[in-house]
Parts: sequence; structure tokens; C-alpha cells
Amino acid sequence: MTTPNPVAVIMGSQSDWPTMKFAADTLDALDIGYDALIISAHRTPDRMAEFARGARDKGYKTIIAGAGGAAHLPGMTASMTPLPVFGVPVRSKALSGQDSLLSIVQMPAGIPVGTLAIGEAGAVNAALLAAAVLALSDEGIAARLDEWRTSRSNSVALEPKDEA
Ligand code: RP5
Repeated sequence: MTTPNPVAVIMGSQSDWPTMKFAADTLDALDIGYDALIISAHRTPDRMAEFARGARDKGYKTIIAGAGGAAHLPGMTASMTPLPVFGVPVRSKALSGQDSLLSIVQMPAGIPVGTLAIGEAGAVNAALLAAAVLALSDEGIAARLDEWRTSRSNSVALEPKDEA
């Protein structure tokens, strides 16, 4: 039997994928398995409920949820699973993601969503937080995450140079 992927990367729409792909690419870089799924709180509420209620039994350890606008997906998912949920506010056309951010971050006490920055940075950091959670009980992931962080540090020059 193959080991189930520990991370689910869910998003409200195909249009969220260019942002959420940054989370997927970061998980790839750390060699962490994930499933990427389109699950809309508004358009496919039954799919969302089925996914969220069954996520832990399916073997997921953490969920990254991206959505834009009236972004209910992370919070609704968090209300139906005890797994840690990291929310990524996707940049919206109307309000540049301010609406997404406030929709995701302003959860009532008792249903937490770890909310990241708007857009690509948030997607990358959601993956890194998911990796940090998994690293607590997986030495291989812990080692790869340490290596990733060290290589990022090493890529920073000490002195600035003129732009070409
Ligand atoms: C949200 O509505 C999605 O997460 C997406 O960010 C936004 C727009 O969706 P589309 O109209 O592009 O499908 O539910």
C-alpha cells in the first residue's frame, strides 16, 4: 500500500491555481507529497463538506486552502476538520486580495485558520508551515527543510552590487 500524501492543497477555483502553484512547487522542492484539488465553498459545498469531514481519515496531516474574494473555503474547511488549516488569500480583481485576507483571517475564536500573506508569498509560506508541522514527526522532512532554509540564507550576498 502506498503512503497517502500528507498535504492537501485545495483552492476555490481553477483561477487560483497560478497562485497556489507556488505552494505546490515549494512542496515539490521539499519532496513532500500533496494532492491539489479544486473545492469551492460556494459552488461545490457538498464536495467541500465531504473532503473536510474525511480529510483526517484519508491520511492528510495538514491542509493548505487558497481562495479569493468572499473567501470562505479555509474557514469552512477548518470548521469540519481538526487538521491544521493554512489559509492563502488569493489576490482578487476587485480589491487586490484585501477582501480575501479579511475573509480568511477574521475567524471567530474556536475555529483557527493560520492565515498567510496575500498571493504568492502566502502560498510559499503556507507550504513551509505545512512542512514545519510535518517535520515535527518526520526526520527526512526536517532535514530537507533545514537544507532549504540554509540554501536560502547562503544565497543572500553580503554586499550589494549595481543592477545590470
Ligand atoms: C473564489 O472566487 C475563488 O477562490 C476565486 O479566487 C474567486 C474567483 O473565482 P472564479 O470566478 O475565477 O472561478 O471562490
